Amino acid sequence: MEQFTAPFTRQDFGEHFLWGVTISAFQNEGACDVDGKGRSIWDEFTSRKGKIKDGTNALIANDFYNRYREDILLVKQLGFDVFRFSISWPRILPQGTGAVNVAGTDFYHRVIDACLEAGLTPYVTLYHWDLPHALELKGGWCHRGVIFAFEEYVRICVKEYGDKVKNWVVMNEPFGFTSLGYMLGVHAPGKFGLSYFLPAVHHVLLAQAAGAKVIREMVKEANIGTSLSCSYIHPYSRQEADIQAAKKADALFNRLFLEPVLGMGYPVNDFPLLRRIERRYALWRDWDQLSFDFDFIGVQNYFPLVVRRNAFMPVVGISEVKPKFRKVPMTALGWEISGEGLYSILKQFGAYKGIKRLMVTESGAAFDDVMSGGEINDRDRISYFEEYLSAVLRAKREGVPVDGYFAWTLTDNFEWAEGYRARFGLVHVDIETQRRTIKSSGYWFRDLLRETH
Ligand code: IFM
Repeated sequence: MEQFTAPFTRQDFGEHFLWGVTISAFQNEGACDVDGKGRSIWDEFTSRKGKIKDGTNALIANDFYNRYREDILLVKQLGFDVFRFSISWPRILPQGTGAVNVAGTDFYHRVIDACLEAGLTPYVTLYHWDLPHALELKGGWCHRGVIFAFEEYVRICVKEYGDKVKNWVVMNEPFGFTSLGYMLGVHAPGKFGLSYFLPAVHHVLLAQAAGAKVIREMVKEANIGTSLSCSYIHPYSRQEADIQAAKKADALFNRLFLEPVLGMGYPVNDFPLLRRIERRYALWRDWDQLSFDFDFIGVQNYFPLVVRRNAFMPVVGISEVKPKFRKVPMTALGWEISGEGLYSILKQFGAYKGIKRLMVTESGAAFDDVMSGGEINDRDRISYFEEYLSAVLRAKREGVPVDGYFAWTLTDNFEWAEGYRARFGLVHVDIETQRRTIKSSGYWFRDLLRETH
């Protein structure tokens, strides 16, 4: 196995900086229909023909449901302090509300206990995209009733686990699941258009704040955050039309789910179409129910975006200038690799007065790993982590309050509409045998994190 040494040390980030690794329920657990679990919108979506690029599903995924002990020990072996995972709502409440599935609540007790026994701090995400299908049948995130259902679900989770778990992440990438699932139709539940997207945005924000309040009320000394996808936006040219396009894209990709939380309302000046939320879907009493005083905001940045004005693009009037046309370094998914992009978005988020702390709660890259002689020397992934972590260090040294970095992800897993083709893990998984093999990037983290000098 080749040896790689990082250009920084763990100590450079300070002793309070948290090092973690993140996974999610649907992408890893499998066991989709066992022990009383209800169907999720993703179980439904993956059963439809042609929705997943490689024709696979997540019925077994990487079998975290049965192999969680082995995987948690891997997290420990790689030197991390934190294990962030999500709870599957339909495993706890098969119908979304009502009767609790005790086998489901027991499962997460076992996962949490295994973390604590291994000396890992659990960070629990409450919603990572797997809405109970029973709720989708009633309108899903487009229906106001989902807010109360989410509150009930959060109450059950914090009652069960609040004594053992202090760190909670309410939502994972709300822009991701509302835009891909309710605007573009390429993720579950496969809905398409503004009349789905706009109410979904509004209800997710209301549910997020309502859920966070429940945690504050029920868990002593809770550390509460929510994780937002974000991309630093560059205009393609210095022409006014492209500069305006970049502002609009920034409002959509970075500000839509952040500013209402901070009590700033929707960024309607730079994206006037959002006024439709105010006119059609909001009730007068909603305005002060969108915000919450989060202890931290999770930053999930994979790539920056370059945009230009495009009058032919419906709704937004902008289009992306893809990395492949700009000849910049890219991952296997064609996403631009840019530590500078992460640095810039950390500066941008760090400038909001209402944000107390930032944590990078996901960061990672898919590459076409090659197994050779039983080893995977994924030097491209190591370079990626070097570049992105250097960016975090630079921002931190310049005063941005960023206190943690969680790699995405532990094991290769089910990458949504991409299926198993896109591999992000620090640990390779042979999906047929479920055999785990630590990649060079995993050992690279282990060596970085175990340094004591
Ligand atoms: O796999 C996803 C994850 O579920 C949410 N954030 C981005 C990752 C990579 O696409």
